[in-house]
Amino acid sequence: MSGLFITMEGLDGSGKTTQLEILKQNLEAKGFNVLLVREPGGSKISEKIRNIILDIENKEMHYMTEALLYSASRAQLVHEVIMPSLKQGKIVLCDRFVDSSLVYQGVARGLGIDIIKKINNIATEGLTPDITFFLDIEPKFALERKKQQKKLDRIESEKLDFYNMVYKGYKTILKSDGGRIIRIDANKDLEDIQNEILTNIENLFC
Ligand code: T5A
Repeated sequence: MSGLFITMEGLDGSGKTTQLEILKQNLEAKGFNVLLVREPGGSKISEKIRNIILDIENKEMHYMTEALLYSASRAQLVHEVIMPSLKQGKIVLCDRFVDSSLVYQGVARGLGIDIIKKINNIATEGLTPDITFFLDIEPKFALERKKQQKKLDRIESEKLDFYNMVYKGYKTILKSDGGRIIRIDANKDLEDIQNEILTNIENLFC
């Protein structure tokens, strides 16, 4: 498969969306054909699934239902949008991917990393990003940014303990990913973070 598949990971409020929007502009200015999508969502059906997952009213949702809905949204996005775009040679930027499920559902919800990997291997046919950026910021600082921003959804309404588990989960997968995930200090200013991301992407082409 041609094209390049780049994903952005981190806690809610770590700055993923902000960085991806700047990255899209920077890569397009260099002449690349770029597609930016988000998870959960990114296609008509996946956005409908997103609404079910994040609806603050759905408090009774079982953790396994949650994990399967994230993977269902992902399956649709991968098959309808990501794989065809990569085949066309595009750079696909994705705001979260399987790593989010590994840490939010596998670690923080306690379902286990192995079972989440299995579900997602089926959903994505094993599609793995070429490079993943982990925007590293401690939970208390990330949540401060979120609280200033908007009304919180069902997942964002979780307490600090939950985000501490998510953060621990990211640190765990960072140690065992074989170099695909690049840690970026997300406490820095926007421009410094973006420059570090761009340097790492340029290195992929060398
Ligand atoms: N989820 C998702 C799972 O549990 N399992 C999964 O498999 C998947 C895919 C998605 C939720 O679903 C969960 C994770 C999430 O809880 P969402 O609304 O899409 O919900 O939430 P996020 O992906 O977390 O996106 P957010 O928009 O909430 O956070 P971002 O994108 O990380 O942060 P961003 O860029 O919006 O920035 C937040 C604020 O910080 C400022 C920005 O201006 C903004 O106000 N900011 C900075 N301030 C200072 N310095 C910087 N360097 C800054 N960068 C950004």
